[in-house]
Amino acid sequence: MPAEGHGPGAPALDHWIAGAATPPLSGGRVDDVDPATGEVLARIARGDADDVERAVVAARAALAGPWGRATVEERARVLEAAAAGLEARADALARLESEDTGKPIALARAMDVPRAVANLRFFAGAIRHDETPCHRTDGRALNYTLRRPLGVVGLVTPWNLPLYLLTWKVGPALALGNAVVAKPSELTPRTAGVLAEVLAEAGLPPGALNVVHGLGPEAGQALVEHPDVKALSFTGGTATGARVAATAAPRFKKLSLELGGKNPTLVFADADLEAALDGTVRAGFTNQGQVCLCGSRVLVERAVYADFVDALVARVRALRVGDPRDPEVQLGALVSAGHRDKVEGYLRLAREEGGRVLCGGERPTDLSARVARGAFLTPAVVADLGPACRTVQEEIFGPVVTVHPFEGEAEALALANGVRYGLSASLWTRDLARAHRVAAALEAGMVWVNTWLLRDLRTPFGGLKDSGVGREGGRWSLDFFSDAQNVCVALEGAGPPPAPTA
Ligand code: TXE
Repeated sequence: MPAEGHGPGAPALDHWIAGAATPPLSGGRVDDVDPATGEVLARIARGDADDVERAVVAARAALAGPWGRATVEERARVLEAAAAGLEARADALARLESEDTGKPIALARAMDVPRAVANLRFFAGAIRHDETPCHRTDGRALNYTLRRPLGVVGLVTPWNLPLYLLTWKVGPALALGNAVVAKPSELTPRTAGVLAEVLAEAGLPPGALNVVHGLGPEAGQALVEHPDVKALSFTGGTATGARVAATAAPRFKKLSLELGGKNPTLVFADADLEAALDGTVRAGFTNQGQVCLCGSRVLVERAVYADFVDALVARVRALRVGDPRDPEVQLGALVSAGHRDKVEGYLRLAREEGGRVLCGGERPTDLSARVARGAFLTPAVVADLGPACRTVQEEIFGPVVTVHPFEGEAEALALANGVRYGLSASLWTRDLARAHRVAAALEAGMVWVNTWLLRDLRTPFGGLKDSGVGREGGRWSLDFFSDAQNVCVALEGAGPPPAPTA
């Protein structure tokens, strides 16, 4: 487990630098709070530019040492051993993730931990099977492409899927032989500490992965600014992403930004409506609606709108909200009391904008004593809002969906595409031609047809418009975490070269 026992009360969680738990130079600490109970779980290191500097020095030293010379096979084996290490600690990790985030333990067990394991295994396989292109130039030359590691890369990750998203970036970064400095969310830092230990046990040399904890504007900003950090992969809010881009762009860093969403779920009258209801509820409320891919705008063809909304409300009312430790609970706490306040603010705004809250949006009154003061909110469905309302335009990132009728494909697409975001969409229809037509016309990086969040790790992941820049996943991750170098070899006897061209 991460370093514990520094002082009284909650255990201290230190940085992980050069293969060891490392207290912050400033001595500053930030509380990591369980949003379901209000308990302080850990006092995390409050990192700053000096700590980031130490981590980058350790990362550079790792690249100059054995890690910089590790073969593909050696790197793949480290990732596989770490995947097994995470699996062996699955129960403990699920508990840490559930306590840090407020999410149901059942969800952490079923989704967060298995996916973290899968991420590391997947990128071990991906690097073993990687291929690069070779271009033959009119019989005169052979061009082949080398992948070169970038060097030190910075990873900044959010609080909604902490280990899941950190491994999604650590896997390909290490597979390619980079050294990493990671800055996990200050709200949910503990599983990152375990990951660092597990990777060390798996044989990762000291300094190849460093974790600097702390606040975004301090540790995060220092990482983004550091001149020796060659690339940044950031997942988080769109406003923070803009700040990261503004800092990184003039320093010519490679940048991958996975940002917010306001994703539509489109339900056509010809859909399997039972399946569509299941999918709409899952898309709307998984992880208390705190997944960037959540479908928070439910667009329903008018012919079935009234019946569909009635059935949706009945299902949403039946969702069990409560103590994340209860294995039957489907919705736990939101990530913090502050975030719960923000979501409640949007529900007030929805009413001011003329919306009708059909269910939910309240602080539950039937919670067990252990979690009675937690950041809970019952899942809400809001109707009667026009497409221009702020509630319909802005990312709420909580257990709130808005419902809207539409007439025909053109209106469905106008509504679906009528926001600044373009991350994902799900559409429900039995008409195959319509599915392809609408999918191609949706302004979204990822479209699911008759499903939601069915993921194949080989596929490109990322958003259009204000949902981000770049793609990760499969070869897109390998492309991001490496530089392509072309080598052009003249073929013997190919005759004089043609006049030079650019
Ligand atoms: O995230 P931030 P916040 C959305 C969601 C949410 C909103 C704000 O709508 O309500 O964003 O959430 C680090 N330089 N998403 O403020 O700030 C920070 O410490 C470098 C969508 O909690 O984006 C954390 O590690 N780093 C989302 C990470 O950025 C900085 C998931 C993300 O935090 C920084 C989370 C800075 N200047 C929120 N400032 C998704 N796409 O899934 C902060 N950070």
